[in-house]
Amino acid sequence: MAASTSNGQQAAQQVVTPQLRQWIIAQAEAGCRPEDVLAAMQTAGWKEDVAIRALEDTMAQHLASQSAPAPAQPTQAARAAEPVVQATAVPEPALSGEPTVLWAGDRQVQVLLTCKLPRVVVFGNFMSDEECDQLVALATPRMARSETVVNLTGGSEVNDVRTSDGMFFQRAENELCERIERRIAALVNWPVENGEGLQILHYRPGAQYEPHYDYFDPSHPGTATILARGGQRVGTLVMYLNTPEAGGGTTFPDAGLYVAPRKGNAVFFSYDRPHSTTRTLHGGAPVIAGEKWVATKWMRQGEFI
Ligand code: PD2
Ligand code: ZN
Repeated sequence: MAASTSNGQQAAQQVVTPQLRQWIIAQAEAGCRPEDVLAAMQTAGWKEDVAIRALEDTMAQHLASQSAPAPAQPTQAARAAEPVVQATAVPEPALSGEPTVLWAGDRQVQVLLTCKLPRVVVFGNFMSDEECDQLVALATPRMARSETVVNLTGGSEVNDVRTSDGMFFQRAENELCERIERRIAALVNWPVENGEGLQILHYRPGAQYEPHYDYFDPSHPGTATILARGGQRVGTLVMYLNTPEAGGGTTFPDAGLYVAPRKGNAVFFSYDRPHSTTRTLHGGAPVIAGEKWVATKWMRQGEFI
């Protein structure tokens, strides 16, 4: 349960009936989005905290009562069972007025593509060729097989989902990291202190990163430990440090979007809640020929310590 109930007094006054539960299940099975079901309940007079709890509990129980093994892709009903959580502030470039370039503190960056849902912005000329090469050179001696977060513990493990090599720099570990971090902060209007250290990934031919969300799943037991260091992730910037010969783009399957990896360019996306309605499912497509190097910056809600 991620949604917090701030008004337990009022919640006690409204009783969730079996009829309401049946109605919730029917809406989910008819393909209604959870936020629309929630809005309908509020219009009908249900208080927000009662409605959220009824929605989450009902769908969780409903799914648990179904004996069939879980399908590989989440169904509409499964998506409806994800906690409905409130929106939070997110990093955002200054794009009102539809500028073609943005000043990022020390460099002019091109705006190549913007999309509202999912919130995605592709930037050109974010880094110079020399900066890309220097970052790869600094990372190379420290590369190891990439790990992914283990939800149960909050730790990490080697996993077939991610077949790249990787390493992390500490925030402001060297002058180059510091410069890039300040540039990111200026470009997307988010404090440097809220950023995790830069991660470098190296993909060989065939290597990929299967579609995933960058936010931490609030329903998993290990997440509380992770959130203690600055809260949820709310934004990502993937910076391309070279141009593979073929493949290796960043995909957003819910939007049918494929961002081609070009040295010095970067793709930004934000997610105002840890929920699939942000449509920020994304992956690193398999490298077909050549190799791929990227740097990833994840931004948290608060100071990352
Ligand atoms: O390398 C990528 O394109 C990629 C794709 C999806 C990187 C990440 N996610 C990530 O670092 O989170
Ligand atoms: Zn990712």
